[in-house]
Amino acid sequence: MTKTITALATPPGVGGIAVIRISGDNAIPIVDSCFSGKIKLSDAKSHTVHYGNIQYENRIIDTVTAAVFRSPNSYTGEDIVEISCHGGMVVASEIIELIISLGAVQAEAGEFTKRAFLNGKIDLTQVEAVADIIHSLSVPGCMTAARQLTGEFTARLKELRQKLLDIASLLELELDFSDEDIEFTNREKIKLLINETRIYCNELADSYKSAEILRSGFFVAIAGYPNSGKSTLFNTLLQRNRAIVSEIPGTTRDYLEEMIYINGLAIRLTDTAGLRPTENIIEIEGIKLVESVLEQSDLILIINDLSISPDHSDKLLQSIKSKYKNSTIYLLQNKIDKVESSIIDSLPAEYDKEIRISAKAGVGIDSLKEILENEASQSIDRTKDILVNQRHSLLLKQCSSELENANSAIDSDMENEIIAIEIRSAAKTLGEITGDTWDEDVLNNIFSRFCIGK
Ligand SMILES: Nc1nc2c(ncn2[C@@H]2O[C@H](COP(=O)(O)OP(=O)(O)OP(=O)(O)O)[C@@H](O)[C@H]2O)c(=O)[nH]1
Ligand SMILES: [Mg+2]
Repeated sequence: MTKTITALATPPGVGGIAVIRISGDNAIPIVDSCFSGKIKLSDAKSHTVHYGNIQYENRIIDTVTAAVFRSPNSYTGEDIVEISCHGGMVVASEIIELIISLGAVQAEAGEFTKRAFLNGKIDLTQVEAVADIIHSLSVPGCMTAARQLTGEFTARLKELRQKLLDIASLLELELDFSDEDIEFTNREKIKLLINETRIYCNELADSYKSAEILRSGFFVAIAGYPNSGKSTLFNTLLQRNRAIVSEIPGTTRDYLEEMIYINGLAIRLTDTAGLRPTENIIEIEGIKLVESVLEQSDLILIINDLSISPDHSDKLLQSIKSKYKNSTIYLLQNKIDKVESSIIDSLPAEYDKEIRISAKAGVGIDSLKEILENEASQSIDRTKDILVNQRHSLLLKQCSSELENANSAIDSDMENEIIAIEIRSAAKTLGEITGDTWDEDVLNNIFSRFCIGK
């Protein structure tokens, strides 16, 4: 018999309603011993909602509704009661304490979902999709996670895994007939399937970067020489005065990070310290931090003070371009409001990835936002039905290299046994993604991302 667990499923604090979840063999009798409604919950059908009171020793704690879900047709696969009471911390805590005093135990983080997994209601990629939905920062990220939750990805992986296992079995069967020189499986067909699976694994593994953007936002760093207007641009994009702006070069020391949303896409924007040779220890530390920020950025905006000269930051631009080859880099010619229009007219036309703005006067900011949106959506274009995470990506790469080994074994006319071993280990690796095979450490790691009550 499993322990019956309980937890608040809604965020703590003041709210319209609070939902308390109870799951396990004793969920229904435990609630029955403190709930009074028209009928006892033990007589209630699955998927029904009942109105009544939660009371203890003749004292009514709250008027609630109790929803009953019977095993196996519930989130965890066990009997579940969900009590919706009035919002606020006091009532919900009192009810939880009462439920615990009647025999339930406080659930650990993610324990409801862990039970759902262990009872075969959902697989590991679906568990991860649940976590991604909860933590989702962007609409497309949430939508992709929701698609992953439907289990199509799992179905595809299972199909490929089964095909690999079938081939391994046929290769092994051939061994039993080795004297008769019978070939059950055509080597070319095997190679075709191996390649199809490898391409699938590689493509998915490569989508990890774009999935990360959906999960955590598109990283945009603002960099440049001191006083070029980085913090001013940061504030303008944020639409509030978050960073200190002053005419003194070297104002920003630490970096500042904030999230902005452009049409539902999460952009993680960072303002950094101005880059220049300096003796100041605090400033030197700040400049070191800039490098770590740029290292992680998907896109870098180099701000140049056009009122000094259009090519004032060229040296910096070239060195950043050669150092951060994986990032997209734009040059923003700032402070056009300070420059005479005759001078602007005499400038050579903007080249690709150069735009003129005034961070202070808000000129060119809409085009900049459009650029950020386009760049972010291009980077996530490849993510379709699954948010590949680091765990998936590593396993997919491992599977691909095991299949490559199988391929070379075929090419060099190795024994069936050897080929089958490679194919079987690739199939096992695919199984680890969905959780057909798993170990406790992996599970604990995944569930550590969950909150209590999920
Ligand atoms: N006229 C004009 N002034 C600007 C513009 N953008 C920034 N400034 C001014 O330039 C000065 C420096 O601006 P900041 O935003 O602090 O520059 P920064 O690049 O963050 O400087 P550090 O933090 O010192 O590296 C301030 O006096 C701003 O008001 C602009 O578009 N037009
Ligand atoms: Mg600044």
